[in-house]
Amino acid sequence: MSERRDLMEQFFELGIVRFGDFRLKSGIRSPFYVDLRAIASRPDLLAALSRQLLARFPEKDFDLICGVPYAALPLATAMSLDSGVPLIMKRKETKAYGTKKLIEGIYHSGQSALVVEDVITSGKSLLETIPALKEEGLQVRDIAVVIDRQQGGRARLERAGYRVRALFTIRQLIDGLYEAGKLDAAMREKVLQFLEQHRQVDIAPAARPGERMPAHPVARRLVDIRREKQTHLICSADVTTAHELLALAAAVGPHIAALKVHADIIEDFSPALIKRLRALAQDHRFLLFEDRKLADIGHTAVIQLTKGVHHIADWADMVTVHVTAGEGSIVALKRAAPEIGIVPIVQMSTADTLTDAHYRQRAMEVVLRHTDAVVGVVAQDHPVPPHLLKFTPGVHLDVKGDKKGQRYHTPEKVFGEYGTDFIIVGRGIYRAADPAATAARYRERARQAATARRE
Ligand code: 5BU
Repeated sequence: MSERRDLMEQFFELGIVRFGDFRLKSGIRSPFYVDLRAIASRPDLLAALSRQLLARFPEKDFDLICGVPYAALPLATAMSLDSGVPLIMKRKETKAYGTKKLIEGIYHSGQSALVVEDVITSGKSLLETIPALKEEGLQVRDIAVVIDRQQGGRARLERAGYRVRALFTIRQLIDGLYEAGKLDAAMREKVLQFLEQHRQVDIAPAARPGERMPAHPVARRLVDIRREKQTHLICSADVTTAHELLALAAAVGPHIAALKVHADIIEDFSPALIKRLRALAQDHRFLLFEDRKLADIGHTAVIQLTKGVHHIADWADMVTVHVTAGEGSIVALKRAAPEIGIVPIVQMSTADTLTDAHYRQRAMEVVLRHTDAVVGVVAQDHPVPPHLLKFTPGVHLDVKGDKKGQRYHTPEKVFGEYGTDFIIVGRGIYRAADPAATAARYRERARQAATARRE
């Protein structure tokens, strides 16, 4: 029996590939399930897998092998032992103490890494992992995968410029196991039908050049809205009564992707206001963004988010937070309100902001360890990796500042030079004689500036 065929049968015997009725993380029901974590219990199999995968990369033009926790780690280790190529590990979560490194091991900028993954479905986890490696100056071209579930991930990664080599496609496994008599015809048919129906697991709308591919569900909703409504505009509704807020939301609703509010400036804030705001948000398809700038210790930040008069966590899609209290506050917030999208403030718009380069660097390090909870960041020119959105306030078409520290730029500057995704505009819109028409004007300028950037 060939080593390949033997491996397939062993996968079946060990329960690495199972058939039945499984609910996947995405909620989809699948007639098969793949889980490679048991592999390290069979060193002989691990060694065979390592050999076979390395044989797919005869060029061996990488300086490092990078394992992604957890299932692929023993395999990456075996490949490193086998090939003599040093191993690095990309952490899932960074530890909150010690060196706080995202990548463990010795490496230097400019080296290239082969990324090892157990199973590829949508490609999402790899698309989230690789930017962290690139941020460290590592180059990634090659991806080694044991099983390709053939649900669009491989094609997506190849489109993004990676070279993906898989040991087995799920189709090959099915056929092999069927021929070996481990799988009956009915189940084989069921799996093939499933594969046919799920050829493409969508993780995000296909990004155009220069567009980001964010990972957080709230970010994806925002990107969907941007595409459908053709708007890169967030209106900052800094008015102080419920009546004004609702009137403004109704007027600008058709033109915006999100309405940013400061709930604590509304004199007659009430649950009824939130109900009507949510209805408007639904009718006009925009998100609610509370600019609370949570900045306290984790415990306090959590009760500020979830309690008090405003109960922000009950209605806001996104909330701004400062990172000054450190990583613990972000961790506490994401645990307390996992549904809400966190938007850390990395850089402020004011002329003499204290968010200098050193602070921004440190803040970004924290942010990058929590991309599971972060939609994007508020920033001006500070670079933001492609899996996070960039929100930029301090935009005005007619004036340069407000004599209270605010500094304004044009949409052309923030899209063209800062690479923003969404501009946040307050007084430029709500102080205008006709906020609806003015929002339309900002939206159009933003759209043109964003398009010009891509061309
Ligand atoms: P403006 O009226 O367009 O200046 O309002 C800008 C809004 O964005 C306002 O609600 C500020 O609180 C908010 N903002 C900002 O202007 N600059 C920042 O760096 C951050 C928030 Br963070």
